[in-house]
Amino acid sequence: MKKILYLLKVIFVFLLIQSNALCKLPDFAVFGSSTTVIDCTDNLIYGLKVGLTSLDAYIVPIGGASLHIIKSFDPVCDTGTVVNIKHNGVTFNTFNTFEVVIFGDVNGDGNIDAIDAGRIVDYENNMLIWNPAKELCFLRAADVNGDNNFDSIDAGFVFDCEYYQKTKNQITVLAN
Ligand SMILES: [Ca+2]
Ligand SMILES: [Ca+2]
Repeated sequence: MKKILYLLKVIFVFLLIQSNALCKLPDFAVFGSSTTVIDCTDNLIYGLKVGLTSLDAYIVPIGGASLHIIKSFDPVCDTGTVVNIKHNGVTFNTFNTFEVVIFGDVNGDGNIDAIDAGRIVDYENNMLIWNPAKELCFLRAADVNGDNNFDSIDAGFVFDCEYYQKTKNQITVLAN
């Protein structure tokens, strides 16, 4: 009888440890005092800089996570870059997925230029489709002035960035 009680106690402790471990799911957080914004509603990451080749200075894994990053335009981590959150050492199990948004860079090549402006105009004229369910990061990147419209005004901001060397505020979504 004592052996059975002891065995039940061991099983109980084991299950308790497992449940505690499960409560601390792998995740990621803003690195230090960086400008990163993590949007957990739409699973987007912004507040970064154009043309980054690494996100190490912007996000950090927590809860035993490892971050598997699929770059938008290798070696660049711009719009469309996928951040898969996995348990460290268990690469087949993805806990959550986020995508990077660089406002103005709608093709994720690390530049904000006429190509991006052209794509925004194409979208406005129904010559290009971005599925909100699967390609939200591109829609967000295209809405350069943050008014929920995707039009020639946004394309104009992109031209300004390229030709007048203006910078795009990657945190507030407002063009500077
Ligand atoms: Ca671009
Ligand atoms: Ca807009």
